[in-house]
Amino acid sequence: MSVATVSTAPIAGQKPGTSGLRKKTAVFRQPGYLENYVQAVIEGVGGVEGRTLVVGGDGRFFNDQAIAIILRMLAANGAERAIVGQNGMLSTPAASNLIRKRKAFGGLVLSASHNPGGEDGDFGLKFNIANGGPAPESTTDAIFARTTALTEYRILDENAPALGTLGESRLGGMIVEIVDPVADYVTLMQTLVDFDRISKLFASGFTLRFDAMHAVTGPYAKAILEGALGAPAGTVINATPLPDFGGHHPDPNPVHAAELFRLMFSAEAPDMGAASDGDGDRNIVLGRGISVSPSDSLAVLAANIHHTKGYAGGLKGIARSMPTSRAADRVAEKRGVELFETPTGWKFFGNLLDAGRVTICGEESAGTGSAHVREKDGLWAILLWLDIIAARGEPIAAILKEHWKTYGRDYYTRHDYEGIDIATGDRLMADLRTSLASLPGKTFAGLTVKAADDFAYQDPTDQSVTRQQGVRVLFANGARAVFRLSGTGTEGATLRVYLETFESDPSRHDHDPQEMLSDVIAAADAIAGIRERTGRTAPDVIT
Ligand code: VG1
Ligand code: CO
Repeated sequence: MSVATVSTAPIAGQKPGTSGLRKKTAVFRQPGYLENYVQAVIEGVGGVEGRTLVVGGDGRFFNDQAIAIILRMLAANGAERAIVGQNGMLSTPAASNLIRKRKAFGGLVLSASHNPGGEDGDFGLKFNIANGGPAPESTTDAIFARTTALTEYRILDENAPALGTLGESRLGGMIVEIVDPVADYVTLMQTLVDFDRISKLFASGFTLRFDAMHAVTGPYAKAILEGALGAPAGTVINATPLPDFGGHHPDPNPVHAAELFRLMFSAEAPDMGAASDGDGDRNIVLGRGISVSPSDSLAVLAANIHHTKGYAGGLKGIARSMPTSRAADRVAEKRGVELFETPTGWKFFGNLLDAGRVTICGEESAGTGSAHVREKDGLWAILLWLDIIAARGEPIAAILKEHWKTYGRDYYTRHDYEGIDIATGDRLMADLRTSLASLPGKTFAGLTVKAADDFAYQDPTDQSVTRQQGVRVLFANGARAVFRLSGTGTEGATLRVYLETFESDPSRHDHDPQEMLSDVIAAADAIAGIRERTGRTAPDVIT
């Protein structure tokens, strides 16, 4: 065995975003690009000597080659053991679970999540810490600092083992342990939801269509839904993970999961429709003729979590990302539990979950999770819905409508403007920030601004402060518009505009959110000058 120490120079732009480093696959494949970043990760987290790490990804193009390089580098840097998902596959929540279960030092999760894959698509790499969650900002800052000062990386001069066969082998001084990516995850799910009750639901004729979008959740969904829970074969569609996700974006939104949405609003709709994303941490849930907005899903799950097997103790607290609607706040208030508002990105939930202060957390971007792992978990959320449906004996539409009746409805939509010029996006945000102090009292599209600020968060457990997390504009009637730039894109800038308004009157709960929000949408455009600055007449994606 010999370790090569390869001289290198810093590569610009290796700054982790909302969820690790995401770039075009072609960028990651440039000679030394991945190697530099992996060495920076290793050094930024304080070295891996004698340590155990979990490695796996969503199976996209370059997943296996990247894992081979990572394994050779972990071995060269003195790691003791690498636990790798068979064929390099691990969903993000399953990786989080493995890190926790095996008490690993951390993990390298290869994914660009909902971004398209393939040679011309996107690739990503994220480091998760020992609690199973994404590295906090102090760690990603340290990693980024190393990327700017690197002079060499270390790699073993030996081929990494093939990843197809379960069991242990040696790579230099490191043990490579290939594990079944699905088994431990299934065991965990059995402790959280009532498999017998859900099996009975399927046996009674309840129908589900789960779209795995040719991404990593296929094998998990097959094993759990069609295997353990006895849903009929064919319940899970697009179940085979493909390196290019069949040419689609594995993003379960109305645009990229259009077929599922169409089905759920047709005469052939099953009782429930659901989908997850590239790496299995997102979820979308639809009932017959109705889609559940992710913000509502968080609120409904929180309000009903006591019905489920693993959370019979009830609700301790709820956390949501700032742009997520305030539907969850209403549940927290009624139950007398704490509500935390965090910046976008799962890394901000970790401390709250570790401290036992929240039972459930979620984001408007189709992410929901709990303390069972330290990532959002797509399949888990879908199972939680199934357990609640089984316990209550009611369809999704009835559960949702009753929720609105009790708590009122927060009409919600997100408008994304993708691939806009980076300078235009930066200027729009900078100008918004400059105008904050002058906004209150002004009226736009008939709505008067009550307050406006740039969201900053102080973590209540370690007091760390994160600033500039999005501009919030609150209107006098309670409506809200939030503006921020995406931190996961790989091309130009993506402007996200989050819009919501509250309606307490049940006779007004059956409207189209775009209609109910038309004045907030117009006010947001007037405030930020979106059309004028970007030249766009409509958003690229509406969720
Ligand atoms: C987006 C979402 C955010 C989510 C992140 C990672 O980030 O808005 O809520 O946590 O993706 O999700 P941004 O910065 O592009 O808005 V995933 O499923 O990519 O791991
Ligand atoms: Co994801």
